Amino acid sequence: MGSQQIEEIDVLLVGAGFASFTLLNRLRKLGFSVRIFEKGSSSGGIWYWNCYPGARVDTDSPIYQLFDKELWEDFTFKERYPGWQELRRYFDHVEKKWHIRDYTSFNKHVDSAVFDEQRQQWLVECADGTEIYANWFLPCIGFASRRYTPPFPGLGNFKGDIYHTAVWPQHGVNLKGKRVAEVGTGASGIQVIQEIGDKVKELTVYLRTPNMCLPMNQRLLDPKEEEEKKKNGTYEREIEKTRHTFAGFTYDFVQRNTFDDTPEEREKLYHKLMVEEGGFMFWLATYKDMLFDLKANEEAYKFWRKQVLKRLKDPKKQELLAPETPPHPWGTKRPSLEQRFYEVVDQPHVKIIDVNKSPIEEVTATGLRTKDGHVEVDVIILATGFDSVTGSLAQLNIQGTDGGTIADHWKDGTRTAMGIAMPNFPNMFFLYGPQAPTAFSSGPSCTQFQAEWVEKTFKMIKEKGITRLEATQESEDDWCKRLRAEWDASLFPLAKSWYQGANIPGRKVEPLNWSGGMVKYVETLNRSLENDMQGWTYATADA
Ligand code: N01
Repeated sequence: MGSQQIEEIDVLLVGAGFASFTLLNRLRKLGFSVRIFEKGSSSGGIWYWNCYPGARVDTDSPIYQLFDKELWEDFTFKERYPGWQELRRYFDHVEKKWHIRDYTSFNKHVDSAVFDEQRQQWLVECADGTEIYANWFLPCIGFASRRYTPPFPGLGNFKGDIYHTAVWPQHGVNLKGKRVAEVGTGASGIQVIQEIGDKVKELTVYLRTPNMCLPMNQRLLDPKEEEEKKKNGTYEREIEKTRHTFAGFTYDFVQRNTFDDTPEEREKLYHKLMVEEGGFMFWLATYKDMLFDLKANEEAYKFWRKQVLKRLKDPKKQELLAPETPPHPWGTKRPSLEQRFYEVVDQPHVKIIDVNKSPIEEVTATGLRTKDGHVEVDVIILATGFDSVTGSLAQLNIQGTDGGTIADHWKDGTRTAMGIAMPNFPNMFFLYGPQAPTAFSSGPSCTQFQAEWVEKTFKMIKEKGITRLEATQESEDDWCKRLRAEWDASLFPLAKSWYQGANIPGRKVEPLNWSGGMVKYVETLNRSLENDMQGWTYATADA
C-alpha cells in the first residue's frame, strides 16, 4: 500500500484503559482527531486482563474512577473496593457516556512505531497490517502489560493446566475439588489464594517472600448514602484531596515522626490505621519517617506482625508469613490488601513451601518437585508478576529519531524526562509508565494528573501551531538525578522488589518509579511548560 493511502490522524492513543479514556475525552474537545488502538477485544485496560479469581482493586471508593462529575453522578460502585466485574461495568458506563467505541479499534495490536522526520509524524503499524500516520503518539499501556513467567525447568512437560494471573481465561476456570499449586504472593497471588483456598481440594503455595498484607476492611456501599454524598459535595471533596497527597489517595502521612509519640500513642495510631480503618492507611497515612528511618520502620513491622500472628495458629506458617526478622523493611514492597487470607492459609489442606529453602527443581508431567519431594497437582497457577514498569514500553518496537528503540535508549538504565517523554522521541508522551509516581500512586489519580498536563500542552500546541515537541537532554538528565536522590533517601532500595526491577533475574536494579510524591511531580510537569516551555524544544508550522 502506498503511503498516500494510509490514514492520518492527530493523536493515536494505545490501550483502552483509564488514561486513554480521559485523554480521548479531553483532546477531542480541543478539536483534535483522536483514535484508540487496543489489543484486547474489550476496554478496561488492566481490568480486561485481570479477571483471575478474586481480582479486585486496592484503592477505595470514590477515588478509583475518572473524576468527571458527568461520569460519577449516575454510576455508583457497590463495594468499597470494587471487583473486576464491577470495574468492567464501570468501563461500559464510561464507554456509553463518552461514545468511546466510535473512536476505538479493538484487536489492534500495535507492533511498531517509527518517527518520520520528513512528515513530522509517527508511522504506527499493527500486527494485522494496519498502518496509520499520527502527529502525536501516546502509548497508555500501563506498567503491567508484559507478564513474567519464571523459567522453571520442565514447565512445558506439565500435563495439567497452567494459568498465569495476567492472562486468565475470560470464560473462567473451575477449580472446585482440584489439587492446585500456586506460585507467587504479590497482589495477584494473595487475592487468588484467599478466593480459591476454600474451594480446592489441596492448595500448595510456593512462597519466596511473605507479603506484608493489610486488612482490606471491605464493605458494601449503601446506595442511598452514596447518593447523599454526591449531593452534599463529599465526592468533590474526596476527589480534591487526591491532588494534595503523596500517592493521590484521600489520606496522607501524619506530620510526626514515629518516636515523637509515646509507645501508647503509637499503638493507638497503628491500631486505628491497620485495624479500624484498614486499606493502605497503615502504609500511607502513618508517621512520615516510616519509609525513611529503619528504627521507625521496625516499630511498624512489630505492630503488623503482632496482628498477623493473632490470626495464624500453625507455628510454621506463622514463621513463614510473619517472621521475627522481616525480609525487608515494612512497606518497601507493595503490601496487598487481604480479606480472609490468613484464615484461609491456616487450614490444613493449604501447604506452604518456602522456595528459598526448597527451590522448584522441576515441573514434571504431574506436579512440582523440590528437594523435599514431589507434589502432585492438577493445576498450576502462576501469579509471578510482570516485567514491570519499563517492560510494557520496551517490548514495543518504537523507534526514535536516532534509529534506536526505547529498549536501546534504556540499555544503560531507564531514562525519561519527567516520566512522560524522552529526547529523540518527539511528539510522544506516555502515561502511567516509568519514572512517574506510577507504582506509588492510585492509578486514576496519576493518569488524570498527567492527562491534565497533556491537555494543557495540547492547548499550547494548538495556540502556537506546534508541529514538533521534544524533551531536552537536560530535562532528562535533571529528572534522572532528582529521581535517584529521592529514591536513595528512602528505604525502598533495601527491598528486592519490582519497584526497582529486582524481580527479574539479571535485570538492572534501579529505581523505576518517582518516589518523591504526586504533588512535587505535578509541580515539576507544570513548571516545565513555563518560561517559553523550558525543558522542551519545539517547532511550529511556519518556522
Ligand atoms: O505481581 P508481583 P502481581 N519463584 O510481582 C513471586 C498491581 N496489581 O501480579 O516477592 C517463586 O507483585 C514473587 O516473589 P518475590 C499492583 O501494583 C494490583 O501480584 O519477588 N516466586 C511475588 O511474590 C501489584 O503490586 C492489583 O520474592 C516467584 C510474585 O511472584 C502489581 O500489579 C491486583 C518467582 C509476583 O508478585 C503486580 O502484582 C493485581 C520465582 N521464580 C496486580 N518469580 C490490585 O489492585 C516471581 N515470584 C489488587
